[in-house]
Amino acid sequence: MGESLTKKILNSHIIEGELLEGKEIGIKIDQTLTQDATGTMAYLAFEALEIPKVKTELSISYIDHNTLQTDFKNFDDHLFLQSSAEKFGLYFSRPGNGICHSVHYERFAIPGKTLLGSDSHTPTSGAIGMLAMGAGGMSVAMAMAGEPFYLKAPKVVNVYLTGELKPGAASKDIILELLRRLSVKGGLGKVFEYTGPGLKNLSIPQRATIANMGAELGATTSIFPSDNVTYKFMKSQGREDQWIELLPDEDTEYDEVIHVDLNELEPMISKPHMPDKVAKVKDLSHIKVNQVFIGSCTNASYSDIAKAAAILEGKSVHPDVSLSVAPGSKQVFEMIARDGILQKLISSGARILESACGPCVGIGQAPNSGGISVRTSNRNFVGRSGTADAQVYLASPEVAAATAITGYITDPRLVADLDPLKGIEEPSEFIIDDRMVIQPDDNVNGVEIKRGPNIKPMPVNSELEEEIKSKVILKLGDNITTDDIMPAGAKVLPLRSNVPAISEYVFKGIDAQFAKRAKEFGTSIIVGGENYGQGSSREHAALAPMYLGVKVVLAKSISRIHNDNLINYGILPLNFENKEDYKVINQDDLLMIDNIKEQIKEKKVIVENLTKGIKIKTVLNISERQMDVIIAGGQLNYVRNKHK
Ligand code: MIC
Ligand code: SF4
Repeated sequence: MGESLTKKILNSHIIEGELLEGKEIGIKIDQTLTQDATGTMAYLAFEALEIPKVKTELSISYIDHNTLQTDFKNFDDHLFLQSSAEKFGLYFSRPGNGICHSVHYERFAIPGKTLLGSDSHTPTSGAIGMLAMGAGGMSVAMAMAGEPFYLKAPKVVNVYLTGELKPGAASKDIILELLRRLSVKGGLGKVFEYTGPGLKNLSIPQRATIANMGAELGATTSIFPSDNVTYKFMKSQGREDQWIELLPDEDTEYDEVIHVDLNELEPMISKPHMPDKVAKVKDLSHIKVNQVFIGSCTNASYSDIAKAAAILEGKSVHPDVSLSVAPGSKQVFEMIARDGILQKLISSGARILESACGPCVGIGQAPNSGGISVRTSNRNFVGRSGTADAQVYLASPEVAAATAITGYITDPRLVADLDPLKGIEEPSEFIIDDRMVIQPDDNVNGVEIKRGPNIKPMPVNSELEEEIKSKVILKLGDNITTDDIMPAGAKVLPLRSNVPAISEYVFKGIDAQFAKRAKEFGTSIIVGGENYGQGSSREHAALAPMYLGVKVVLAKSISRIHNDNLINYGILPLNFENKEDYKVINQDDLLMIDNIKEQIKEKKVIVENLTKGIKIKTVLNISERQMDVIIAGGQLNYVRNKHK
């Protein structure tokens, strides 16, 4: 039987374990990336390992999230990251150079290699035929130290594309269609591998949009073959020497096959507050809109912005709408400026922002109260935009531009002449200027890491105790996101390197008193529904609750990256054996687990609900190695013990 692309890359990188579905494997990581909001913790962890230099082929530290700089904190973090990069031998992408995922697939991704990034949208580089995955900063620190990255051998799903996108439909609609069919839990434990005749007309940035939002399916990653389209793109980036052809074998038998006929797709949109609440754009044309944002690592490529500008050309943004545009990278920014596209945007009334994450994660451009915002980004969770009661919709740049003109959610086919869009393609030659990326230098003698007052040491958990007797501090429903657990936004994100300060915001949108109560409780337990901790890779959603004394998360299921993050910080992630038992626990119940270490070894843990007098069976979804990490009280203790 032939091998899928995924299996080919996994087999050529496997260091530990056997490639059997569901079993833990350890793979070699060739490249790593971090961004500033997760990077500070990653480099504090790397520093604690006392290894002089990164051991990967390429590691890069991007500044793209915290660029608003309303006080000293952001800039202090940038200096910390820049000096850490210099000291440990990393590339450093300066603020202004663009969003990590956009820059990475443009300038650094290589087919057939592995990439681990401390950001959940790292799979974007799967567009280039790379096996690219998101993880917590601690896991990325381990990979930089040359340690394997551990994951469960995934199922491989083939998404077979036929046909061609019709005018008005975009690659965003391909991934929205998958989200509609499969939901935000549909990709758990799976890699999505795209093949079929429909691929030949999908450019690398279009593939990147799809790979990017595979994260919203909960997938381990998404990957495209490295074919002629990849060659052309890499050549246009002056990187054709890094290209190799990489295709799945023709007789590959996939675990699942999903067929998408591109001819049938029409403009679609995700409704508040989940990316999988997908509807047809034309069915929502009665909805009046206050704000439109074109940007983010999902949809801010050259052709994305050129298409939006072609729709906006000669028109004016509706008086009731604020339109903002943020190009994905400096390269895109420079080229839209050179080609007159920027001028069309400015002339229509668009508000131009720097190349950074910005509004996507609530850093600026928060909507009005109760406001309706249509965005080209990937997440529309409650409160993420910076306005608690805003309603965020997600769609393609074409839909966004048409909406900005009419002031209502608008199917571009109904208002715009789409003919000019047909000719818009990726440039055959990009402007190549990597001066915003500082190269590592061999001579690092005397490099001092710069630590401003916002950089606080990373809190370390203590070894697991034999008995936990704690109250349920919060009982939650399904699909709780890491934005629910550890909000982002302009106010909270600057505190990412200061755990005591950021922990005050844990669960702020759900229970404003959470941090206060947690401190009163001393130790506590969180009960969740399905897919707990979905969304971002932010380890602060584990680290800050750990700091507040959370010892256990007991849920129906826990998302992959968050499960790893909990283990890395020594929080016990338990799953109900019988999901019905979720009902027999209430908030404030007193739970007890005794003889913990032995029970963990069995991977079955009995939780006693002392308030109700019931015993509940739970299972641990972890490997032997992770058991030892939990018992040690987290990854740092585990590694330190190993080297004692
Ligand atoms: C996001 O899109 O939520 C982020 C901000 O990029 C996060 C990382 C973070 O929280 O720093 C992600 O996707 O992993
Ligand atoms: Fe940045 Fe948004 Fe992409 Fe996250 S999803 S990396 S915040 S642009």
